[in-house]
Amino acid sequence: MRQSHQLPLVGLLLFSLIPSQLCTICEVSKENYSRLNPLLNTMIHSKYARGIQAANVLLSLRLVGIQDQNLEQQVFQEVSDSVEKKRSDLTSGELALVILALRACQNSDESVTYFHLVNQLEEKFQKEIENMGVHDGNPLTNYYQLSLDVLTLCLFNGSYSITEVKKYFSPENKNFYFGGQFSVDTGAMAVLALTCVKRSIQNNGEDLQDISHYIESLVKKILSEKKRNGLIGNTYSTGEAMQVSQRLTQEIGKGVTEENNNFILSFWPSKILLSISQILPALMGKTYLDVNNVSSCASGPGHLNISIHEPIPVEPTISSTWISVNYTVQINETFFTKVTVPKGSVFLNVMEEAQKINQTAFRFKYVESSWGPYIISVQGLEENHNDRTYWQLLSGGEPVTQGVGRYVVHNGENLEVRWSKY
Ligand code: B12
Repeated sequence: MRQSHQLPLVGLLLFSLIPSQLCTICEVSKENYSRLNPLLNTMIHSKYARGIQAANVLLSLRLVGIQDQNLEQQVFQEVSDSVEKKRSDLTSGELALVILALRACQNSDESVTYFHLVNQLEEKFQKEIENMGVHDGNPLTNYYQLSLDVLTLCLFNGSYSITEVKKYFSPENKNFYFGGQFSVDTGAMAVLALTCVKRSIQNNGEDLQDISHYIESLVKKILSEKKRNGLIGNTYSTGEAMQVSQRLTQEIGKGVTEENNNFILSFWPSKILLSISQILPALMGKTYLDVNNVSSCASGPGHLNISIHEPIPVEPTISSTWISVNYTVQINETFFTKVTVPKGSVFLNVMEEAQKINQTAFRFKYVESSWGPYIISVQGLEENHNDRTYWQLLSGGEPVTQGVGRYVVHNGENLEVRWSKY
């Protein structure tokens, strides 16, 4: 017990001793796989993952080589069903993730089965490009998804044009930034995609040089977001950033140390499934670039010897203590109210209470996404990807790093939902 309290401090100390190290958090050695138990446990209990979340889980299970046929079958079924249900409604990135998951670590004769999905992805990718042409360079979705598209097309022999990739993936492109801030998640996914493209270029000409230059520049931007505590960007982008830094470490032959994992593993939010499915491959030395390398997948832990506890159902914390929170909706005008909610409530509960007080000023809509509820409209005003508008969540004037379904509010806090541009 005492030891686990000290881990963050030990990790921080180790990290501060090796500040210039490239691989800040690295692959966990096989002898230490038991340290991953909390993360693996969450994955193994993920049979109820839905839609795109299930695709992320399947991809991760296969990539890290967890052999649990029952679980894999259930998650596989969920992914296949969600493709059936949503079909043409899938966004390009969703479809790319589905293909990555279904094809991950399978023999190449499986390729015929999913050939039509790769064709659909080619079409969806073209629609993204067309949208950029008519909407001031803004894709239908975002550059995280366009990167997933290119990565998937590149890995599974889909067609895409290197000229287009060079045109749209320049590191200075505004789509790598949200509100002026470089998006580590987006940059990392783009580096994986560009690395695949680079490997596919046969001759040593201009294309190779340009793509190499893009990768180098994006990696610099990612590493400049490295924090003293070992995170790259924030907790949720570190998994993807690690895949990139790991690949580089392997490629440029720098030594790998794993001291910093102690820090990361000691506080990783082991309940956020999506976040786990993104970091687990990196901690086990895999990246999304390995999905079509069957032998690499097979070198995983196999049948894991981990103690599986049935998850204890989490009852909503009903507290008898009440707290008071200030809530503002900011468009051109400011709409303000004070809301009283039970201690332990999340941002969403505050919004619901405010809506009861004044339906006109505080009505809102959300959609369920793999990260939880995502606010799409307030007062009937809807976000629009073509205009890069969205509803930003803030506390004390600072953007929060979690969504409305997870962010726990505190007494006296100033919460805000602001009509913003990214
Ligand atoms: C693009 C993006 C955005 C875009 C989304 C619009 C667009 N053009 O697509 C913009 C800039 C608007 C945005 C906003 C926010 N985002 Co954002 N976003 C991303 C990013 C880079 C890619 C998402 C994606 O397309 N994934 C791939 C597709 C296939 O998966 P998907 O689940 O179907 O994608 C949808 C959801 O992810 C949803 N979405 C995007 N952001 C968020 C955030 C939350 C909390 C939820 C529930 C859903 C959600 O939009 C996607 C497209 O429809 C992710 C990084 C990542 N690792 O996923 C961060 C990420 C999901 N965002 C994050 C955050 C914190 C936010 C904000 C809460 C920031 C804020 N303070 O306002 C807001 C959401 C507020 C709200 N209205 O509810 C965090 C979530 C962390 C967490 N623990 O929940 C991430 C992981 C970034 C990070 N490393 O911190 N985001």
